[in-house]
Amino acid sequence: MNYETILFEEQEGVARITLNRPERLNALCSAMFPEIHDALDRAQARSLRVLVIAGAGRGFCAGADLEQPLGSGSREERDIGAILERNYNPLIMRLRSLPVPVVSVVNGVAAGAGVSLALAADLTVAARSASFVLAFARIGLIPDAGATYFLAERIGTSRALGLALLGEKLSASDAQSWGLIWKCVEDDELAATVDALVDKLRVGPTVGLGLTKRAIYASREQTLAEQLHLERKLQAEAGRTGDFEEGVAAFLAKRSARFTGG
Ligand code: T3D
Repeated sequence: MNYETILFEEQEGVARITLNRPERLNALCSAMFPEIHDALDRAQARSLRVLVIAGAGRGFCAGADLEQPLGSGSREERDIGAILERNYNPLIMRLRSLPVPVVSVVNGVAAGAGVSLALAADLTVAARSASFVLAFARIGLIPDAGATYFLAERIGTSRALGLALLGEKLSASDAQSWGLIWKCVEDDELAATVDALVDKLRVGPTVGLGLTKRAIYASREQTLAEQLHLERKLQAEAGRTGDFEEGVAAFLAKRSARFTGG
C-alpha cells in the first residue's frame, strides 16, 4: 500500500508512524485508518520492539477531519458512533494491546481524538509549547476514542470533567504535573529526549515489557486477587524468555544486559 496521509519508517526494531497532513494539523481523515493499520501490519511482521507515533509540521493531531462529512444521510440517519466503531475504536484497541511499548510524541496541539490517540500510547512525551484540547464540547460531541477512559483514569473525575466540559487548552507542563502524560520537555529537547527513550526501549526485554503493559492495563478492571493471578501467569511467561536468563547472567557478571527481545 502506498501511503498518502502518513509517513512510515522502520529501522532496527523501531517503527515510526508520522501523521502527515500538516496543513490540516494532521486531522484524522478516513484514509488514514487503513494506512495506519497497514503500517502496523508491516511493523509487526518484522521484529518490532518499539512503536513511535508523531505528527508532521506544527501540530500532533487535530482530531477528526471536520472537512469530511461526519456521517451520511439525514440527521436521524447520521451515526457518528458507527464511524467510531469502524475507524477509531479498533485503532485505539490495537495500540493499547500491541505487545511492545508505544511512544507518542506531541510536538504541538493535540485536539479531539488527537488527544485520545496521544494517550493511547504507553508513554506520551510532549514539547513545552504543546497543548491538549478536548475540543469535542466546542462542536457538540462527547470525548471519544477512549478520551473519557484515559482522562478519568489518569487525572481523576474532577479534572477530566473540567477539561471535557470547558474544552480549554491544557498546557503540556500541566499535563505532566497532572499525570496525564509521561513527560514534558523543552521544545528543542523533544527529539533528543524521544530518541534516548526509544533507544532504551529498543534494547529492552521486549516480551517482558509487553507483558508489563498488559498487566498494568488489566489492573484497572481486576480485583487484587485476580491481578495477583494474572501476574503469576504473565511472570511465568516472562521467566521463560531468553532475556530473563540474559538479565540475570548480566547482573551476576556485573555487566550490561544484551537483550534480544525474545
Ligand atoms: O466523524 C468522526 O470522525 C467522529 C469522531 C470525532 C472525534 C473528534 O476528534 S471530534 C473533534 C474534532 N476536532 C476539533 O474539533 C478540533 C478543531 N480544530 C481546532 O479547534 C483548532 O484548529 C486547534 C485548537 C486544534 C488548533 O488551533 P490553531 O489556531 O493552532 O490552528 P487553526 O488555524 O485552527 O488550524 C490550522 C489549519 O488546520 C486550518 O486550516 P486553514 O484555515 O489554514 O486552511 C484549520 O481549518 C485546519 N484544521 C484544524 N483542525 C482541523 C482542521 N481541518 C479539518 N479538521 C480539523 N479537525
